[in-house]
Amino acid sequence: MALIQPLDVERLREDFPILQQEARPGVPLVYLDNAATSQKPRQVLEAMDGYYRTTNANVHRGIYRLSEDATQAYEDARKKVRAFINAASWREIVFTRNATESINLVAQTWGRANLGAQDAVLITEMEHHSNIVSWQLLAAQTGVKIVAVPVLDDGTLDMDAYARLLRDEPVRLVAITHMSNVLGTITPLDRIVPMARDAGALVLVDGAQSAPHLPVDVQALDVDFFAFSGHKMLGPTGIGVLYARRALLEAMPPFLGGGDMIRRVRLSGSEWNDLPYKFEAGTPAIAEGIGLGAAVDYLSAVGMDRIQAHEHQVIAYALDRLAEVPGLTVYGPDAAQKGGVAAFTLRGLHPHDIAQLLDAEGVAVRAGHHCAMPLHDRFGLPATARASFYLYNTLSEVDSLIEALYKVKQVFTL
Ligand code: C6P
Repeated sequence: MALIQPLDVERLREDFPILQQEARPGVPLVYLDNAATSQKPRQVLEAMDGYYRTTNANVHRGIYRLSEDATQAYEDARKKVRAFINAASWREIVFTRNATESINLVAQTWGRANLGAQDAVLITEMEHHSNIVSWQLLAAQTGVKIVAVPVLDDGTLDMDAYARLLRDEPVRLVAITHMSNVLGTITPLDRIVPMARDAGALVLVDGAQSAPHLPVDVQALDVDFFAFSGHKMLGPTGIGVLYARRALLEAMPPFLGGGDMIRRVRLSGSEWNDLPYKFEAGTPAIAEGIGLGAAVDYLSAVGMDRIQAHEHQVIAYALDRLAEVPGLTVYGPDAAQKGGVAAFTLRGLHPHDIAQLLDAEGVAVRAGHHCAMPLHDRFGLPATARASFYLYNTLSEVDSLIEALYKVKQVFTL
């Protein structure tokens, strides 16, 4: 294996203004809620600020220089995203608001046009609500059946059950996460996708947690749809991506109607614009798209393989240190099979109390069901506390988390 150059994390941290702040006077900020949203480097902030200061105009409309420059910057961002996930064409990159909207778009266009009561969508027990509820809405509209692959006690998927469901159910679409936002489990797409293909099903991957943290190549993965959000990968909120194979996008009806998505409108009916604009009705999130382009530049310059290796080191260390804390249980597989996410409980304490007391120590973690209620039901848990890491987190921040957890325990045993 080629040697991967470690990240100079202290240097990278200088790019993130928020990480220079203290949580409160004298208490350093330890930001461990990256699965919810990431912090933004100045390169992203400057790209957005620069756009508003020098280039602001609507895109795809004006025949004047500012509008042409704005269009160019926005379309350049699309091309950067294409390269980032190695899509075959920029026409396969649809800008949406977030991963949630990307999945809903597929459900309400491809799903509504192709799935009925005789068909099934296969999901898993570890899905985020956006990859559950979107299909439930479709089921209410079309009668399509939803089946779910169970999660084993170790936080991996029951692959025997997956094979069985593909054999026994009329599965037309496998809609599956690439990385669980709770367990951190990286799903084995190298096995899942060929099995889906053999069963004649298409594959939609929820890449909300993978695109920010792992190298992604949609052609090598051989997936049909891939959804992700800009804000979890150093970009702004309000911009997300749907990748889909061109032939599928060509055949799919539009999602929303309005400006930009049409070629010709008559009162009697309309013709749709070329890809990807057919799916982008109305004025888009221009500054946000440009910000996402800058985020992609930043991640690519650092190197996704180096980011993955760094996060692997951090989560492996975090799992070792968390295992030292008496009464603490971490959910999910070992570091070899997961990304930088550790959801845990501490015996006798509610996760919300843990998060609140950690906050007093400057450590930001999320507590709750993390929009994965069925997964929490599966483990018989109302909630977990969750620490999630990114390229700018250090081993000494893991130590801060552990020290703060010991303080939490002290407070509650007094
Ligand atoms: N998970 C978390 O704290 P949006 O909200 O559309 O940007 O992303 C939705 C989404 C979809 N799939 C997975 C696997 C996710 O983790 C998320 C977002 C956040 O875990 C907010 S609930």
